Amino acid sequence: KKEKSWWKEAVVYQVYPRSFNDTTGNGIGDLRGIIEKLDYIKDLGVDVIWLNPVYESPCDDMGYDISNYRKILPQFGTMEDFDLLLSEMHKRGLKLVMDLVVNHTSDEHRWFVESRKSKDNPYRDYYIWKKPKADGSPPNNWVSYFGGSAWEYDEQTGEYYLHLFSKKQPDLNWENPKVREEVKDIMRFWLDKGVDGFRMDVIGFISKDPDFEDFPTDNPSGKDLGDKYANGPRLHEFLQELHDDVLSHYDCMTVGECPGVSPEDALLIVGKDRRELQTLFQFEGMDIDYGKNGSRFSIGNWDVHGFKKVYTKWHKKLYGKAWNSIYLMNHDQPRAVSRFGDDKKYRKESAKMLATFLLSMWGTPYIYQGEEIGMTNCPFEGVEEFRDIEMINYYNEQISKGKTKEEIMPGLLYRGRDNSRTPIQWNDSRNAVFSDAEETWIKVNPNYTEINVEEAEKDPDSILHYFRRMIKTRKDNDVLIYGDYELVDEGNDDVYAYRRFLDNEEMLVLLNFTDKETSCDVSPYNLEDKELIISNYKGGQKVKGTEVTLRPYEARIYKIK
Ligand code: ISL
Repeated sequence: KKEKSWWKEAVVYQVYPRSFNDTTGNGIGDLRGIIEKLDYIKDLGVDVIWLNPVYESPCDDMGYDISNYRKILPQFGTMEDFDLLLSEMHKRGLKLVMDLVVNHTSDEHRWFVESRKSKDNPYRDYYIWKKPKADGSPPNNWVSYFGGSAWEYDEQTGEYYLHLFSKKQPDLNWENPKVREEVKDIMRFWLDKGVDGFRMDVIGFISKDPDFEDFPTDNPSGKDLGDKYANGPRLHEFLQELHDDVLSHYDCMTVGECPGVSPEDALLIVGKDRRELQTLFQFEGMDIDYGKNGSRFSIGNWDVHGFKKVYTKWHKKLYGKAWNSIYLMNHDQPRAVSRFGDDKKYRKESAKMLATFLLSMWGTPYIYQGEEIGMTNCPFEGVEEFRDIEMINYYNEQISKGKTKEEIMPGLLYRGRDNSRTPIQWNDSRNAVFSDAEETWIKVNPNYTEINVEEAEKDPDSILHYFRRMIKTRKDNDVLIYGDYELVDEGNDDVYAYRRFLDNEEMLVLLNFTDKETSCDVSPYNLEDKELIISNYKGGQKVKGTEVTLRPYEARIYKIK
């Protein structure tokens, strides 16, 4: 039985403020810039904006290192600007989901400044401090996501602190009840302002292995780190505490970012009766194209079976018991069309095909800024053009291991996070009109002269208009939101076909994931007399009984009943 909720029916649009719209001419996007573009966002037909962190921060990791949870980063504006943004959003019926980053803080946060002063400082236990081993080395072999040991030695007190990310992002000690109270206060502060929910950064990492045992191997790949750090013994207790003490008192949405979580783990976090979170981001969908050695910047072969396997598994495990989320990219991932489609000859067709997938699956869909115009990966020329700490550290680490630029760049250009962080391309004038500045904080993708919002608005056949139609199609058909799912023609090597069904409604989705013409067998369905409700090609759809021919990257949805 379907239990309706606004956050299940919502389509979410992710705004990366630094790269959205600059109104002050400093080369960095800002809150006023988002306000200017709210009508554009609303016109997409979305309901919710997830805003990446806008809090005060030294920006070692682009705002995921927070130094004050109750202040706005001056580069982005003021608290008045924030309040205005929120009220302008609510006026338009848009909801706001904030990024809650509480696995760690900045080392410049007042708590950490205190904590490192002395072993008996009242804030010492806010973080995870350990004595060196007898030989002075770190307490264990854990590694940081951004390279090197996850432990940083602090001269002042002669101990190490834990940082799963950069050394400017010390991990909070959730075992300390005072830390949990602080987090709850931060949540109440924003919810009382009227924000509509939280995307909870690496929330699966908040409970640590109490024994701090070594990893079985001292060199886990970036891809597998989540498996090591997620799901500590007290995770569920902590999440239930947040739920019972704070979240359950508000009509808000929560989505946990959960690297390393399996569907079985997920059910414990988002299962209906668990009193924890409402939905989460799984990472298996982002893992299908890793190379054999599995490292973060490896390039692997993938095919449509990878998609079918992951998304079918997650549907089967969660449907009816929890609520899923679907995304093909975000600010940590490369551009979806460059990765899962074709960003050259079939850019338009494949971007629309991927949009059809994103918006016809079970689970709340997330669109990342620029995805709606088919923005592509950026041709960075070298490390001097990178801004992301993960990419820069990785590059330097590989150089120091003797690798050459030519060997290192392909992986970074393929999967690096800066690919999705270049400014959104509004039109074909200088800086894609994102900013008046001489220099923007990160390079503008040079293809802005062809790929931009203005161009897409003018072209009735654009990816942008297709996104609008597809969002509306989802909204108009409950079956696409609440319906069950099942694969069709499972063995097909080119086509991802599935049906969505609910009570007396049923839809059939056909997606050609290749650049060649191919066919699929949709028996027992004869599609000759069925209504085609949306497609990324105009006319010429070939159907012969149960046999369907699909052109390169063709996507179609049929109404079966
Ligand atoms: O980007 C990734 C690959 O290294 C992810 O594994 C990412 O590090 C992980 O999903 C956690 O991401 C979140 O927390 C990080 C921050 O850098 C990311 O931007 C954020 O989305 C630390 O706060």
